[in-house]
Amino acid sequence: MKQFISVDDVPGVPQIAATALDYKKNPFKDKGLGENKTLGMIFLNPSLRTRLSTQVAARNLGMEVVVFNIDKEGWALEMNDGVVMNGNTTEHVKEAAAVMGQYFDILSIRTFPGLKNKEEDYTEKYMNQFIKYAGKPVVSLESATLHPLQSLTDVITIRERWTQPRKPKVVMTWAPHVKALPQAVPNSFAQWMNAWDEVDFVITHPEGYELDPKFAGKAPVIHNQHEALEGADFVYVKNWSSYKDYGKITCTDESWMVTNETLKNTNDAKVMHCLPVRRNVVIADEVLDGPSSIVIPEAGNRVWAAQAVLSEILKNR
Ligand code: AN0
Ligand code: CP
Repeated sequence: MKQFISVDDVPGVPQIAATALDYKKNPFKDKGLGENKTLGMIFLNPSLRTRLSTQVAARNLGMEVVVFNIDKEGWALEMNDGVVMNGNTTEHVKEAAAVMGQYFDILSIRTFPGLKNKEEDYTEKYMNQFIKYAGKPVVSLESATLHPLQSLTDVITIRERWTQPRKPKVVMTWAPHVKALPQAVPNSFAQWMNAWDEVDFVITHPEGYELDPKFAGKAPVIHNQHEALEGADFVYVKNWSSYKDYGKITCTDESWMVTNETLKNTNDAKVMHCLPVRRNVVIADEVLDGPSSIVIPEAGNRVWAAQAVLSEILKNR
């Protein structure tokens, strides 16, 4: 694997999931693989799980890790080519990415969308500039439109729980939020579920929250949450802002919050969320604190997803 930006980079969803679950059983089996290799982790935005789990994963492989909060501690970066840099930006990504590429064997980056300019976000301008100039394999720690480490985690979280011969019904439901959030997590989850033929995948959201068809694919979209959730085995909860009315909150209907009542007609569904989650806005306390929630072991699985990805890049397979 040469990079990890989307599902298109992996050898196959079942294969990478198996690699991740093997590491869960035996975290230190490849302790020598990352010897004398350094992972750079560059953050333009906040993170708890991604930053910590990826560091643990890298260490399990014997790598050194350097974390850089470039938004707070670095120079203000210029991302556009050919500009006269007489404004607020101090350093061009051409130099910044190239220099970081000199220091690290793998470069990983978190760069959220601005949610103002759809074209800029959906062409992954920032991520592509880093890939172009780093000269080293790049791993996404969540980009403007995708969060593949989260989605691989979600795949293994479903896979390790599902033992029946039939496919599980996985429903991704939109839920309310007070802030406009990226579409990266739902885009990515849809992309991975569509690429994984071991699940039946359904999406439910209010009208106007359609995701980019490039990621939503052929997954059925049902606007009635109750109907969509019928018989669900896994409920994947996430808020996102509108793609159509780009970056806007166009629905504040609290009835979309996931409560015990919401889950009544499911098949005793397990509830997933990437976290961080706003309690009693997105998901009610009774669900997060009850037996349906698997959000903590889900977050725990971030380590094994990251370890699988780093190992594939180190092995250059
Ligand atoms: C981010 C998002 O929705 O993309 C990160 C999730 C992993 N969430 C928030 O900003 C709350
Ligand atoms: N789920 C997730 O990526 O969490 P962080 O934003 O805390 O890394």
